[in-house]
Amino acid sequence: ADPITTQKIQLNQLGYLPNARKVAIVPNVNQQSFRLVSLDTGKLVYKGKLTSAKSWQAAGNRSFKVADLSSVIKEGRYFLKVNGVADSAEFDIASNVYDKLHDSALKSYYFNRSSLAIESPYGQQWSRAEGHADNEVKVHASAASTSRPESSMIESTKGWYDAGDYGKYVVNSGIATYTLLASYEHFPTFYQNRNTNIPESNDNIPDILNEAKWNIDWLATMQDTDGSVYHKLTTLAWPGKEMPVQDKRERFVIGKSTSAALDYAAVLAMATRIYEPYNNGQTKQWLSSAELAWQWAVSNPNLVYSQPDDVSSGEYGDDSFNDEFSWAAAELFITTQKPKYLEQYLNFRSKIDVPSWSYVAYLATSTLLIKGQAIIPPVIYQKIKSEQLALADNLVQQYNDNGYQVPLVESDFVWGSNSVALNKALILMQAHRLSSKQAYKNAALSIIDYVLGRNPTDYSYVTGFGSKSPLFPHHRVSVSDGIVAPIPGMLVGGPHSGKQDGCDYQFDQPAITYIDDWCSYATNEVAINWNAPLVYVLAAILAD
Ligand code: G3I
Ligand code: 9MR
Repeated sequence: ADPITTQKIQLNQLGYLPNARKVAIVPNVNQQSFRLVSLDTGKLVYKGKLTSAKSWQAAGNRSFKVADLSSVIKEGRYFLKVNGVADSAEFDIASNVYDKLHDSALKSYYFNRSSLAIESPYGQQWSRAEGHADNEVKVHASAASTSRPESSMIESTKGWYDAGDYGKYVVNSGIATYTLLASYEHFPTFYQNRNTNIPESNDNIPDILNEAKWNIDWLATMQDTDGSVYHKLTTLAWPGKEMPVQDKRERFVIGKSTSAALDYAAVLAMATRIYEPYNNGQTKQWLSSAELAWQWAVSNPNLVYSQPDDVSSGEYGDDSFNDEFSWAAAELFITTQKPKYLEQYLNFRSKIDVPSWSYVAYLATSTLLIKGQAIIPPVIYQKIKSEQLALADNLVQQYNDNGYQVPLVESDFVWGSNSVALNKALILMQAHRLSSKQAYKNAALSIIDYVLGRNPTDYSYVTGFGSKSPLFPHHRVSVSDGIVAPIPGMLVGGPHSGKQDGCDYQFDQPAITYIDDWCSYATNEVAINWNAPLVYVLAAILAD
Protein backbone atom coordinates (compact mmCIF):
# COMPACT_ATOMS: atom_id res chain seq x y z
CA ALA A 1 0.00 0.00 0.00
CA ASP A 2 1.08 3.54 -0.62
CA PRO A 3 2.19 4.77 2.80
CA ILE A 4 0.72 8.22 2.56
CA THR A 5 1.57 9.87 5.84
CA THR A 6 -0.61 12.86 5.24
CA GLN A 7 -2.85 14.37 2.66
CA LYS A 8 -1.92 17.79 3.82
CA ILE A 9 0.02 20.64 2.33
CA GLN A 10 3.43 20.56 4.01
CA LEU A 11 5.25 23.81 4.57
CA ASN A 12 7.27 25.70 7.11
CA GLN A 13 4.60 26.09 9.79
CA LEU A 14 6.32 29.06 11.35
CA GLY A 15 6.97 30.81 8.08
CA TYR A 16 9.55 32.35 5.82
CA LEU A 17 11.92 35.29 5.70
CA PRO A 18 10.72 37.81 3.08
CA ASN A 19 13.63 37.29 0.71
CA ALA A 20 13.89 33.51 1.14
CA ARG A 21 12.84 30.81 -1.31
CA LYS A 22 9.38 29.66 -0.21
CA VAL A 23 8.30 26.21 -1.21
CA ALA A 24 5.40 24.01 -0.10
CA ILE A 25 4.83 20.33 -0.83
CA VAL A 26 1.32 19.56 -2.09
CA PRO A 27 -0.41 16.16 -2.34
CA ASN A 28 -0.63 14.86 -5.87
CA VAL A 29 -4.12 16.15 -6.65
CA ASN A 30 -5.32 16.66 -10.19
CA GLN A 31 -4.92 20.44 -10.09
CA GLN A 32 -2.72 22.89 -11.93
CA SER A 33 -2.55 25.80 -9.55
CA PHE A 34 -2.37 27.01 -5.98
CA ARG A 35 -3.54 30.26 -4.39
CA LEU A 36 -2.05 32.23 -1.57
CA VAL A 37 -4.53 34.03 0.66
CA SER A 38 -3.70 36.83 3.07
CA LEU A 39 -5.17 36.31 6.51
CA ASP A 40 -4.96 40.00 7.24
CA THR A 41 -7.18 41.04 4.31
CA GLY A 42 -8.86 37.75 3.42
CA LYS A 43 -7.85 38.44 -0.19
CA LEU A 44 -6.12 36.32 -2.79
CA VAL A 45 -2.61 37.71 -3.12
CA TYR A 46 -0.96 35.28 -5.49
CA LYS A 47 -1.83 32.51 -7.88
CA GLY A 48 0.89 30.12 -9.06
CA LYS A 49 1.40 26.93 -11.03
CA LEU A 50 1.91 23.59 -9.28
CA THR A 51 4.85 21.65 -10.64
CA SER A 52 5.32 17.93 -10.27
CA ALA A 53 8.41 16.63 -8.50
CA LYS A 54 10.52 13.49 -8.20
CA SER A 55 9.20 11.17 -5.50
CA TRP A 56 11.36 10.34 -2.50
CA GLN A 57 12.08 6.71 -1.76
CA ALA A 58 12.97 7.35 1.90
CA ALA A 59 9.53 8.89 2.35
CA GLY A 60 7.61 6.03 0.79
CA ASN A 61 7.88 6.95 -2.87
CA ARG A 62 4.52 8.68 -3.17
CA SER A 63 4.24 11.40 -5.79
CA PHE A 64 3.55 15.01 -4.94
CA LYS A 65 3.62 18.51 -6.34
CA VAL A 66 5.47 21.64 -5.43
CA ALA A 67 4.13 25.16 -4.92
CA ASP A 68 6.74 27.89 -5.19
CA LEU A 69 5.64 31.18 -3.66
CA SER A 70 9.08 32.77 -3.47
CA SER A 71 7.99 35.85 -5.34
CA VAL A 72 5.67 36.90 -2.52
CA ILE A 73 7.79 39.09 -0.28
CA LYS A 74 5.23 41.24 1.53
CA GLU A 75 5.22 40.66 5.30
CA GLY A 76 1.99 39.19 6.62
CA ARG A 77 0.13 36.08 7.66
CA TYR A 78 -1.03 33.71 4.92
CA PHE A 79 -2.32 30.28 4.01
CA LEU A 80 -2.31 28.21 0.81
CA LYS A 81 -5.35 26.90 -0.98
CA VAL A 82 -5.39 24.04 -3.48
CA ASN A 83 -8.68 22.55 -4.65
CA GLY A 84 -9.20 19.02 -3.38
CA VAL A 85 -7.08 19.27 -0.23
CA ALA A 86 -7.48 21.07 3.07
CA ASP A 87 -6.15 24.60 3.35
CA SER A 88 -2.59 24.75 4.61
CA ALA A 89 -1.58 25.78 8.10
CA GLU A 90 -1.27 29.52 8.59
CA PHE A 91 2.22 30.91 8.39
CA ASP A 92 4.04 34.22 8.41
CA ILE A 93 6.28 35.99 5.99
CA ALA A 94 8.29 38.26 8.25
CA SER A 95 11.84 39.38 8.88
CA ASN A 96 11.56 38.43 12.56
CA VAL A 97 9.95 35.05 11.91
CA TYR A 98 12.77 33.05 13.58
CA ASP A 99 13.77 35.41 16.40
CA LYS A 100 11.68 33.79 19.13
CA LEU A 101 12.58 30.34 17.89
CA HIS A 102 16.28 31.07 18.21
CA ASP A 103 15.92 32.44 21.72
CA SER A 104 13.72 29.58 22.82
CA ALA A 105 16.07 26.94 21.37
CA LEU A 106 18.84 28.54 23.43
CA LYS A 107 16.65 28.87 26.51
CA SER A 108 15.95 25.12 26.46
CA TYR A 109 19.46 24.61 27.90
CA TYR A 110 18.50 26.61 30.96
CA PHE A 111 15.51 24.29 31.46
CA ASN A 112 17.87 21.30 31.32
CA ARG A 113 20.28 22.61 33.96
CA SER A 114 21.30 20.18 36.65
CA SER A 115 21.93 21.40 40.23
CA LEU A 116 19.61 24.39 39.98
CA ALA A 117 16.01 25.20 40.80
CA ILE A 118 14.21 26.65 37.80
CA GLU A 119 12.54 29.71 39.27
CA SER A 120 9.33 31.24 38.01
CA PRO A 121 10.68 34.62 36.88
CA TYR A 122 12.76 32.67 34.32
CA GLY A 123 10.91 29.38 33.97
CA GLN A 124 7.32 30.65 34.13
CA GLN A 125 4.93 27.70 34.23
CA TRP A 126 7.87 25.30 33.91
CA SER A 127 9.57 26.28 37.14
CA ARG A 128 10.68 23.26 39.18
CA ALA A 129 12.73 22.24 42.20
CA GLU A 130 16.47 21.71 42.01
CA GLY A 131 17.62 18.24 41.07
CA HIS A 132 20.97 16.45 41.12
CA ALA A 133 23.19 18.72 43.18
CA ASP A 134 26.00 16.27 42.39
CA ASN A 135 28.13 17.60 45.21
CA GLU A 136 28.90 14.04 46.27
CA VAL A 137 29.41 11.75 43.31
CA LYS A 138 30.95 8.32 43.73
CA VAL A 139 33.95 7.14 41.71
CA HIS A 140 32.93 3.92 39.96
CA ALA A 141 35.39 1.01 39.83
CA SER A 142 35.82 1.66 36.11
CA ALA A 143 37.08 5.20 36.82
CA ALA A 144 39.27 4.55 39.87
CA SER A 145 42.84 5.84 40.14
CA THR A 146 45.41 5.92 42.91
CA SER A 147 44.56 9.51 43.75
CA ARG A 148 40.80 8.85 43.54
CA PRO A 149 40.14 5.22 44.39
CA GLU A 150 36.90 3.30 43.89
CA SER A 151 34.02 4.70 45.97
CA SER A 152 35.81 7.92 46.85
CA MET A 153 33.66 11.01 46.42
CA ILE A 154 34.10 13.98 44.13
CA GLU A 155 32.11 17.16 43.62
CA SER A 156 30.74 17.54 40.09
CA THR A 157 27.89 20.03 40.16
CA LYS A 158 26.19 22.04 37.41
CA GLY A 159 26.07 21.00 33.74
CA TRP A 160 23.08 20.24 31.52
CA TYR A 161 21.17 17.00 31.45
CA ASP A 162 22.14 15.33 28.22
CA ALA A 163 18.69 14.70 26.88
CA GLY A 164 15.49 13.08 28.12
CA ASP A 165 17.55 11.33 30.80
CA TYR A 166 19.46 12.94 33.67
CA GLY A 167 22.96 11.82 32.72
CA LYS A 168 25.87 14.15 31.97
CA TYR A 169 28.20 12.80 29.30
CA VAL A 170 31.54 14.40 28.42
CA VAL A 171 31.65 13.29 24.79
CA ASN A 172 28.21 14.63 23.92
CA SER A 173 28.82 17.75 25.97
CA GLY A 174 31.87 18.28 23.77
CA ILE A 175 30.12 18.85 20.47
CA ALA A 176 27.08 20.50 22.08
CA THR A 177 29.15 23.08 23.96
CA TYR A 178 31.39 23.62 20.95
CA THR A 179 28.41 24.43 18.76
CA LEU A 180 26.99 26.99 21.21
CA LEU A 181 30.42 28.57 21.73
CA ALA A 182 30.90 28.68 17.96
CA SER A 183 27.52 30.43 17.60
CA TYR A 184 28.89 33.15 19.81
CA GLU A 185 32.40 33.18 18.37
CA HIS A 186 31.16 33.37 14.78
CA PHE A 187 28.35 35.88 15.42
CA PRO A 188 29.42 37.98 18.42
CA THR A 189 27.48 41.09 17.42
CA PHE A 190 24.26 39.15 17.08
CA TYR A 191 24.65 37.97 20.68
CA GLN A 192 25.63 41.30 22.19
CA ASN A 193 22.19 42.34 23.41
CA ARG A 194 20.07 39.21 23.31
CA ASN A 195 18.12 38.59 26.46
CA THR A 196 16.85 35.06 27.06
CA ASN A 197 15.67 35.85 30.59
CA ILE A 198 17.96 33.59 32.57
CA PRO A 199 19.22 34.36 36.10
CA GLU A 200 22.49 35.79 34.70
CA SER A 201 20.82 37.99 32.06
CA ASN A 202 21.69 41.22 33.81
CA ASP A 203 25.44 40.70 34.05
CA ASN A 204 27.78 42.04 31.36
CA ILE A 205 28.28 38.67 29.67
CA PRO A 206 26.18 37.61 26.66
CA ASP A 207 23.48 35.13 27.67
CA ILE A 208 24.74 32.40 25.38
CA LEU A 209 28.10 32.51 27.19
CA ASN A 210 26.42 32.44 30.58
CA GLU A 211 24.46 29.41 29.44
CA ALA A 212 27.48 27.57 28.04
CA LYS A 213 29.46 28.35 31.19
CA TRP A 214 26.96 26.38 33.25
CA ASN A 215 28.15 23.30 31.39
CA ILE A 216 31.82 24.25 31.15
CA ASP A 217 31.96 24.66 34.93
CA TRP A 218 30.69 21.10 35.22
CA LEU A 219 33.04 19.78 32.52
CA ALA A 220 36.00 21.25 34.40
CA THR A 221 35.18 18.95 37.36
CA MET A 222 35.40 15.81 35.21
CA GLN A 223 39.20 15.64 35.09
CA ASP A 224 41.24 13.39 37.36
CA THR A 225 44.55 14.63 38.77
CA ASP A 226 46.64 12.94 36.05
CA GLY A 227 44.80 14.70 33.21
CA SER A 228 42.52 11.80 32.34
CA VAL A 229 38.82 12.59 32.00
CA TYR A 230 35.82 10.61 33.23
CA HIS A 231 33.59 9.47 30.39
CA LYS A 232 30.28 10.29 32.08
CA LEU A 233 28.35 11.04 35.25
CA THR A 234 25.16 9.01 35.55
CA THR A 235 23.20 6.59 37.66
CA LEU A 236 23.94 2.91 37.02
CA ALA A 237 20.51 2.31 35.49
CA TRP A 238 18.16 4.80 33.81
CA PRO A 239 16.30 7.20 36.07
CA GLY A 240 12.54 6.68 36.42
CA LYS A 241 9.82 8.64 34.67
CA GLU A 242 10.09 11.36 37.30
CA MET A 243 11.19 14.93 38.00
CA PRO A 244 14.86 15.65 38.70
CA VAL A 245 14.22 16.22 42.41
CA GLN A 246 12.63 12.77 42.69
CA ASP A 247 15.58 10.89 41.23
CA LYS A 248 17.48 9.96 44.38
CA ARG A 249 19.57 7.20 42.80
CA GLU A 250 23.24 7.26 43.55
CA ARG A 251 25.33 8.99 40.86
CA PHE A 252 28.77 7.90 39.69
CA VAL A 253 31.57 9.08 37.50
CA ILE A 254 32.06 6.13 35.18
CA GLY A 255 34.91 5.07 32.91
CA LYS A 256 37.58 7.09 31.18
CA SER A 257 38.31 7.40 27.48
CA THR A 258 40.58 9.04 24.95
CA SER A 259 37.53 10.64 23.33
CA ALA A 260 36.43 12.22 26.61
CA ALA A 261 39.93 13.60 27.26
CA LEU A 262 40.21 15.10 23.77
CA ASP A 263 36.72 16.56 23.68
CA TYR A 264 37.46 18.05 27.10
CA ALA A 265 40.74 19.52 25.82
CA ALA A 266 39.03 21.01 22.76
CA VAL A 267 36.18 22.68 24.65
CA LEU A 268 38.30 24.04 27.49
CA ALA A 269 40.85 25.40 25.03
CA MET A 270 38.10 27.08 23.06
CA ALA A 271 36.45 28.43 26.21
CA THR A 272 39.77 29.94 27.28
CA ARG A 273 39.94 32.33 24.35
CA ILE A 274 36.24 33.14 24.34
CA TYR A 275 35.88 33.96 28.04
CA GLU A 276 39.28 35.70 28.31
CA PRO A 277 37.84 39.20 27.73
CA TYR A 278 35.42 38.64 30.57
CA ASN A 279 38.37 38.05 32.83
CA ASN A 280 36.58 35.57 35.00
CA GLY A 281 39.79 34.33 36.59
CA GLN A 282 39.19 30.75 35.43
CA THR A 283 40.64 30.77 31.95
CA LYS A 284 44.26 30.16 33.01
CA GLN A 285 43.17 27.06 34.86
CA TRP A 286 41.00 25.95 31.94
CA LEU A 287 43.91 26.17 29.52
CA SER A 288 46.35 24.28 31.70
CA SER A 289 43.77 21.55 32.28
CA ALA A 290 43.12 21.38 28.51
CA GLU A 291 46.82 20.94 27.83
CA LEU A 292 47.05 18.33 30.57
CA ALA A 293 44.14 16.39 29.04
CA TRP A 294 45.84 16.62 25.63
CA GLN A 295 49.10 15.26 27.11
CA TRP A 296 47.23 12.43 28.77
CA ALA A 297 45.55 11.53 25.47
CA VAL A 298 48.88 11.54 23.64
CA SER A 299 50.15 9.00 26.19
CA ASN A 300 46.87 7.05 26.12
CA PRO A 301 45.85 7.32 22.46
CA ASN A 302 43.57 4.33 22.34
CA LEU A 303 41.46 4.03 25.46
CA VAL A 304 38.02 3.00 24.23
CA TYR A 305 35.15 3.42 26.70
CA SER A 306 33.67 0.06 27.47
CA GLN A 307 30.42 -0.14 29.35
CA PRO A 308 30.86 -1.92 32.71
CA ASP A 309 28.51 -4.83 33.43
CA ASP A 310 26.62 -3.00 36.17
CA VAL A 311 25.97 0.12 34.03
CA SER A 312 23.17 0.68 31.51
CA SER A 313 23.11 4.46 30.98
CA GLY A 314 24.08 5.90 27.58
CA GLU A 315 27.31 4.64 26.09
CA TYR A 316 28.60 7.23 23.63
CA GLY A 317 31.14 4.61 22.63
CA ASP A 318 33.73 5.37 19.95
CA ASP A 319 36.85 3.55 18.90
CA SER A 320 38.57 5.85 16.43
CA PHE A 321 40.17 8.99 17.73
CA ASN A 322 42.03 10.71 14.88
CA ASP A 323 39.11 13.07 14.42
CA GLU A 324 39.08 13.97 18.15
CA PHE A 325 42.87 14.49 18.06
CA SER A 326 42.59 16.79 15.06
CA TRP A 327 39.82 18.83 16.66
CA ALA A 328 41.55 19.23 20.03
CA ALA A 329 44.81 20.17 18.27
CA ALA A 330 42.99 22.79 16.18
CA GLU A 331 41.38 24.41 19.22
CA LEU A 332 44.65 24.37 21.17
CA PHE A 333 46.43 25.91 18.19
CA ILE A 334 43.96 28.75 17.75
CA THR A 335 44.03 29.54 21.46
CA THR A 336 47.78 29.21 22.16
CA GLN A 337 49.23 29.67 18.66
CA LYS A 338 51.89 27.12 19.61
CA PRO A 339 53.21 25.62 16.33
CA LYS A 340 53.29 22.12 17.81
CA TYR A 341 49.48 22.04 17.83
CA LEU A 342 49.28 22.95 14.15
CA GLU A 343 51.71 20.12 13.46
CA GLN A 344 49.52 17.78 15.47
CA TYR A 345 46.44 18.94 13.61
CA LEU A 346 48.16 18.19 10.32
CA ASN A 347 49.29 14.87 11.69
CA PHE A 348 45.77 13.77 12.66
CA ARG A 349 43.80 15.55 9.93
CA SER A 350 40.84 13.40 8.96
CA LYS A 351 38.42 13.43 6.08
CA ILE A 352 35.60 15.83 6.86
CA ASP A 353 31.97 14.82 6.97
CA VAL A 354 28.82 16.04 8.70
CA PRO A 355 29.79 16.36 12.38
CA SER A 356 28.26 14.21 15.12
CA TRP A 357 29.16 13.30 18.70
CA SER A 358 31.28 10.43 17.36
CA TYR A 359 32.88 12.18 14.38
CA VAL A 360 34.19 15.67 15.08
CA ALA A 361 36.74 16.23 12.29
CA TYR A 362 34.58 18.99 10.84
CA LEU A 363 34.75 21.02 14.06
CA ALA A 364 38.46 21.55 13.45
CA THR A 365 37.70 22.78 9.93
CA SER A 366 35.05 25.16 11.18
CA THR A 367 37.31 26.70 13.84
CA LEU A 368 40.39 26.95 11.61
CA LEU A 369 38.50 28.56 8.73
CA ILE A 370 36.78 31.16 10.85
CA LYS A 371 39.53 31.93 13.37
CA GLY A 372 42.76 30.86 11.68
CA GLN A 373 43.27 32.76 8.45
CA ALA A 374 45.90 35.11 9.91
CA ILE A 375 47.99 32.39 11.54
CA ILE A 376 47.75 29.38 9.24
CA PRO A 377 50.11 29.14 6.24
CA PRO A 378 48.04 30.21 3.19
CA VAL A 379 48.52 26.93 1.32
CA ILE A 380 47.11 24.96 4.22
CA TYR A 381 44.28 27.42 4.78
CA GLN A 382 43.28 27.22 1.11
CA LYS A 383 43.31 23.45 1.24
CA ILE A 384 41.02 23.35 4.27
CA LYS A 385 38.76 25.87 2.62
CA SER A 386 38.48 24.00 -0.65
CA GLU A 387 37.62 20.79 1.22
CA GLN A 388 34.92 22.67 3.12
CA LEU A 389 33.45 24.07 -0.09
CA ALA A 390 33.58 20.66 -1.77
CA LEU A 391 31.59 19.19 1.11
CA ALA A 392 29.05 22.00 0.85
CA ASP A 393 28.86 21.58 -2.95
CA ASN A 394 28.02 17.96 -2.39
CA LEU A 395 25.13 19.04 -0.14
CA VAL A 396 23.89 21.47 -2.78
CA GLN A 397 23.92 18.56 -5.21
CA GLN A 398 21.77 16.54 -2.78
CA TYR A 399 19.44 19.52 -2.49
CA ASN A 400 19.07 19.70 -6.27
CA ASP A 401 18.48 15.96 -6.55
CA ASN A 402 15.76 15.71 -3.91
CA GLY A 403 12.09 16.13 -4.79
CA TYR A 404 11.37 17.69 -1.41
CA GLN A 405 14.18 20.14 -2.20
CA VAL A 406 16.14 19.32 0.95
CA PRO A 407 19.78 18.15 1.04
CA LEU A 408 18.96 14.82 2.67
CA VAL A 409 19.76 11.27 1.61
CA GLU A 410 18.63 7.93 2.97
CA SER A 411 21.76 7.35 5.08
CA ASP A 412 21.06 10.56 7.03
CA PHE A 413 18.14 8.88 8.75
CA VAL A 414 19.94 7.64 11.85
CA TRP A 415 19.10 8.13 15.54
CA GLY A 416 18.99 11.93 15.77
CA SER A 417 18.41 12.48 12.02
CA ASN A 418 17.22 16.04 12.61
CA SER A 419 20.66 16.89 13.96
CA VAL A 420 22.26 15.45 10.83
CA ALA A 421 20.00 17.78 8.84
CA LEU A 422 20.88 20.81 10.96
CA ASN A 423 24.60 20.08 10.94
CA LYS A 424 24.34 20.02 7.16
CA ALA A 425 22.75 23.46 7.38
CA LEU A 426 25.63 24.59 9.60
CA ILE A 427 28.13 23.47 6.96
CA LEU A 428 26.12 25.25 4.27
CA MET A 429 25.92 28.52 6.21
CA GLN A 430 29.67 28.40 6.78
CA ALA A 431 30.22 27.85 3.05
CA HIS A 432 27.94 30.80 2.39
CA ARG A 433 30.08 32.91 4.71
CA LEU A 434 33.26 31.83 2.90
CA SER A 435 31.98 32.31 -0.63
CA SER A 436 28.67 34.23 -0.57
CA LYS A 437 27.08 31.81 -3.02
CA GLN A 438 23.29 31.97 -2.67
CA ALA A 439 22.78 28.24 -3.36
CA TYR A 440 24.42 27.41 -0.03
CA LYS A 441 22.03 29.62 1.87
CA ASN A 442 18.99 28.37 -0.05
CA ALA A 443 19.90 24.80 0.84
CA ALA A 444 20.47 25.75 4.50
CA LEU A 445 17.11 27.52 4.67
CA SER A 446 15.42 24.47 3.17
CA ILE A 447 16.55 22.54 6.24
CA ILE A 448 14.93 25.08 8.54
CA ASP A 449 11.76 24.61 6.46
CA TYR A 450 12.18 20.85 6.77
CA VAL A 451 12.44 20.76 10.57
CA LEU A 452 9.55 23.21 10.89
CA GLY A 453 7.10 21.14 8.88
CA ARG A 454 8.00 20.86 5.21
CA ASN A 455 8.70 17.19 5.65
CA PRO A 456 6.82 13.95 4.97
CA THR A 457 5.53 13.53 8.54
CA ASP A 458 4.00 17.00 8.55
CA TYR A 459 5.36 17.67 12.06
CA SER A 460 7.26 20.72 13.09
CA TYR A 461 9.99 18.96 15.07
CA VAL A 462 10.52 21.77 17.58
CA THR A 463 8.37 21.75 20.72
CA GLY A 464 6.12 24.78 21.03
CA PHE A 465 6.69 26.03 17.47
CA GLY A 466 4.44 25.45 14.47
CA SER A 467 0.82 24.35 14.18
CA LYS A 468 1.62 20.67 14.81
CA SER A 469 4.63 20.06 17.03
CA PRO A 470 5.60 17.23 19.42
CA LEU A 471 3.52 17.10 22.61
CA PHE A 472 5.02 13.95 24.11
CA PRO A 473 8.81 14.11 23.69
CA HIS A 474 10.93 11.50 25.47
CA HIS A 475 12.00 14.08 28.03
CA ARG A 476 11.56 13.17 31.67
CA VAL A 477 10.91 16.73 32.84
CA SER A 478 8.24 17.36 30.19
CA VAL A 479 6.47 14.07 30.81
CA SER A 480 6.39 14.35 34.60
CA ASP A 481 5.95 18.05 35.43
CA GLY A 482 2.15 18.01 35.21
CA ILE A 483 2.18 20.80 32.60
CA VAL A 484 0.47 19.94 29.33
CA ALA A 485 2.90 21.84 27.11
CA PRO A 486 6.38 20.34 26.90
CA ILE A 487 9.37 22.57 27.60
CA PRO A 488 9.49 24.78 24.46
CA GLY A 489 12.32 25.14 21.98
CA MET A 490 13.48 21.52 21.98
CA LEU A 491 14.27 19.72 18.71
CA VAL A 492 13.30 16.04 18.75
CA GLY A 493 15.62 13.44 17.24
CA GLY A 494 13.47 12.79 14.20
CA PRO A 495 12.60 9.87 11.95
CA HIS A 496 14.68 6.80 11.18
CA SER A 497 13.77 3.17 10.74
CA GLY A 498 15.79 1.63 13.61
CA LYS A 499 12.79 1.20 15.95
CA GLN A 500 15.20 0.33 18.80
CA ASP A 501 12.52 1.29 21.32
CA GLY A 502 9.98 -1.23 20.01
CA CYS A 503 7.21 1.38 19.80
CA ASP A 504 4.21 1.02 17.58
CA TYR A 505 5.25 2.78 14.38
CA GLN A 506 2.92 3.08 11.44
CA PHE A 507 5.61 2.98 8.75
CA ASP A 508 8.97 1.49 7.84
CA GLN A 509 10.51 4.04 5.49
CA PRO A 510 13.28 6.04 7.17
CA ALA A 511 11.97 9.58 6.58
CA ILE A 512 8.50 8.82 7.97
CA THR A 513 9.23 6.41 10.81
CA TYR A 514 8.49 8.86 13.59
CA ILE A 515 5.99 8.89 16.40
CA ASP A 516 5.12 11.65 18.84
CA ASP A 517 5.02 9.42 21.89
CA TRP A 518 7.01 9.21 25.14
CA CYS A 519 7.67 5.60 24.19
CA SER A 520 9.81 6.61 21.24
CA TYR A 521 13.26 7.37 22.58
CA ALA A 522 14.64 6.45 19.16
CA THR A 523 12.76 9.24 17.32
CA ASN A 524 11.18 11.56 19.87
CA GLU A 525 13.87 12.20 22.46
CA VAL A 526 15.62 15.56 22.72
CA ALA A 527 19.36 16.14 23.24
CA ILE A 528 21.81 18.97 23.81
CA ASN A 529 23.86 18.07 20.74
CA TRP A 530 20.75 18.15 18.56
CA ASN A 531 19.48 21.53 19.71
CA ALA A 532 22.87 23.22 19.34
CA PRO A 533 23.03 23.29 15.52
CA LEU A 534 19.47 24.65 15.51
CA VAL A 535 20.73 27.57 17.60
CA TYR A 536 23.80 27.99 15.39
CA VAL A 537 21.98 27.89 12.07
CA LEU A 538 19.32 30.35 13.19
CA ALA A 539 22.02 32.71 14.48
CA ALA A 540 23.85 32.38 11.16
CA ILE A 541 20.68 33.18 9.22
CA LEU A 542 19.60 36.06 11.44
CA ALA A 543 23.08 37.58 11.57
CA ASP A 544 23.56 37.36 7.80
O1 G3I B 1 28.32 2.46 14.66
C1 G3I B 1 27.25 1.92 13.89
C2 G3I B 1 27.58 1.92 12.42
O2 G3I B 1 28.71 1.11 12.21
C3 G3I B 1 26.36 1.43 11.63
O3 G3I B 1 26.62 1.53 10.26
C4 G3I B 1 25.14 2.29 11.97
C5 G3I B 1 23.88 1.79 11.27
O4 G3I B 1 22.72 2.37 11.82
O5 G3I B 1 24.93 2.24 13.35
C6 G3I B 1 26.01 2.76 14.09
O6 G3I B 1 25.69 2.73 15.46
C7 G3I B 1 24.74 3.66 15.89
C8 G3I B 1 25.36 4.47 17.02
O7 G3I B 1 24.40 5.35 17.54
C9 G3I B 1 26.57 5.27 16.57
O8 G3I B 1 26.21 6.29 15.71
C10 G3I B 1 23.52 2.92 16.40
O9 G3I B 1 22.86 2.27 15.35
C11 G3I B 1 22.57 3.87 17.07
O10 G3I B 1 21.53 3.14 17.71
C12 G3I B 1 23.29 4.71 18.10
O11 G3I B 1 22.41 5.68 18.58
C13 G3I B 1 22.81 6.42 19.71
C14 G3I B 1 21.87 6.14 20.88
O12 G3I B 1 22.24 6.97 21.97
C15 G3I B 1 21.92 4.69 21.34
O13 G3I B 1 23.18 4.35 21.78
C16 G3I B 1 22.72 7.90 19.33
O14 G3I B 1 23.70 8.21 18.34
C17 G3I B 1 22.94 8.78 20.54
O15 G3I B 1 22.63 10.11 20.19
C18 G3I B 1 22.03 8.34 21.69
O16 G3I B 1 22.38 9.09 22.81
C19 G3I B 1 21.53 8.98 23.94
C20 G3I B 1 22.45 8.69 25.13
O17 G3I B 1 23.01 7.41 24.98
C21 G3I B 1 21.70 8.83 26.46
N1 G3I B 1 21.02 10.09 26.55
C22 G3I B 1 20.08 10.30 25.48
C23 G3I B 1 20.79 10.31 24.14
C24 G3I B 1 19.85 10.63 23.01
O18 G3I B 1 18.98 9.60 22.69
O1 9MR C 1 15.16 6.99 28.64
C1 9MR C 1 16.32 6.47 28.02
C2 9MR C 1 16.80 7.43 26.95
O2 9MR C 1 17.18 8.64 27.54
C3 9MR C 1 17.93 6.81 26.15
O3 9MR C 1 18.26 7.59 25.03
C4 9MR C 1 17.56 5.44 25.67
C5 9MR C 1 18.80 4.84 24.99
O4 9MR C 1 18.86 3.46 25.02
O5 9MR C 1 17.10 4.62 26.72
C6 9MR C 1 16.00 5.14 27.42
O6 9MR C 1 15.66 4.29 28.47
C7 9MR C 1 14.91 3.16 28.13
C8 9MR C 1 15.76 1.92 28.21
O7 9MR C 1 16.80 1.95 27.26
C9 9MR C 1 14.93 0.68 28.06
N1 9MR C 1 13.81 0.68 28.97
C10 9MR C 1 12.94 1.84 28.83
C11 9MR C 1 13.70 3.11 29.06
C12 9MR C 1 12.83 4.37 28.83
O8 9MR C 1 11.56 4.24 29.25
